[in-house]
Amino acid sequence: MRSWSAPAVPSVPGTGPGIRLYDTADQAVRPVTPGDTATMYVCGITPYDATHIGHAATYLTFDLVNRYWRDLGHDVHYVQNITDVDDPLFERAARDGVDWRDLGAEQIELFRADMAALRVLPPTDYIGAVETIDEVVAMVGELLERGAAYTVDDPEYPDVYFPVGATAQFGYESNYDRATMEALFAERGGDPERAGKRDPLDALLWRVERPGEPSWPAPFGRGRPGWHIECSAIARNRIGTGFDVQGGGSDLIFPHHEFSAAHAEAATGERRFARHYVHTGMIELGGEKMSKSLGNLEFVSRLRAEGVDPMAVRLALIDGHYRTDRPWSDDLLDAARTRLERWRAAVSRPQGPAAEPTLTRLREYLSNDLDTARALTAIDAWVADAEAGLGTDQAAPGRIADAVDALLGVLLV
Ligand code: 5CA
Ligand code: ZN
Repeated sequence: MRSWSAPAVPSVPGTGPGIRLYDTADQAVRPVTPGDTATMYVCGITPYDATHIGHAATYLTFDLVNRYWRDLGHDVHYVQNITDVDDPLFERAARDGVDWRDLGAEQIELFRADMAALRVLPPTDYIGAVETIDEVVAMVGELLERGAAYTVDDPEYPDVYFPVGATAQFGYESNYDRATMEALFAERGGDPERAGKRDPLDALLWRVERPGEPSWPAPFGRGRPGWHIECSAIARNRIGTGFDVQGGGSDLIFPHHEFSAAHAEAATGERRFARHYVHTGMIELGGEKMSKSLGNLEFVSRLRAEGVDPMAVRLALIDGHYRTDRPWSDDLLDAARTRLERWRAAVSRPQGPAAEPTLTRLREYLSNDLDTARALTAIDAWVADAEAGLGTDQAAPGRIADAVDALLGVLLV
């Protein structure tokens, strides 16, 4: 799929320490140690409704990782999928009497515009499930050959499943116990009750054709991909197993990322799909996780239409730690607008205090598991000094503006 247009990223003098991020699998903040090209896969949207602030927060988080890597001098190979073949999309399209492809295309276009407005760097590969059916078919075939997949005993719908015990290390990513896995599996798109499965936790790889549902040819019967195999195949075929960062919201820890990893590990025999599993907290509205199914939503597109500066949205969302569940509110947005105005005024001054100590702090805080709240206060401190008339460095305002643009993605000038 077409990605979106890339904002320019200014280069900033100097460089910071390597980034350390919390890894869900190892349950610790650990250094991320990419080669020349850093590799990242972030789970993309299911395009049946507009981008809400929660989605935006998640993509902004990984945009900060991307930006930090670039600042360190890495090339970045960033892959993101679009779950454009899935039940929620078909259900919404049927409800609204539109073709699921048109609904998907429309929502993907809106997402692109939202991401571009938020100055999120586009993925290198932006890949729809519809574009990769052949990759999924090949991978399910591989799993069948290796005995890591089976067909359920149902003559009408002989779907293909992945046995939960196919890899010895299953469970290492989420660290959840069996009871938690069962509860989350049922809650998040799994089908524990499906007759013919060997274990209630076995995950769907290929769903054979049902009347009225789209389907594609496969040696094991016309049908469509399960959810986890889609991300497994898309990532593996572009950045291989052992890539640096697998990203998404904490609602994807289980079953989605556990099974995406297990599918790829069963197919390749490697023990670890991603070297870091990084998960963002949930943005809440009215005390609950913002979600399409609950309907407690604030949309990026609605705020844009109201004339809210996307840079204020960006600042509001990063004024809290990415791993913390946190509320969205008008007060948060108002505070971000005020901060943005102050920052803009300060960097348009003819001079200010030297930028270097602030750049050092900015990089240090970001490298420490993306401590964005502190990173913002580092800029606040420089701004306060500039407002107080301290410093005569004429290059400093421009340097600060460049650093805020390059590292935080917030355009000030
Ligand atoms: N298409 C799948 C991933 S393969 C999916 O989860 N799509 S989604 O549209 O439901 O979510 C897109 C991304 O936004 C996921 O990473 C999800 O974890 C994240 N997300 C969803 N709701 C929130 C929220 N309230 N706060 C933060 N992130 C969220
Ligand atoms: Zn995914």
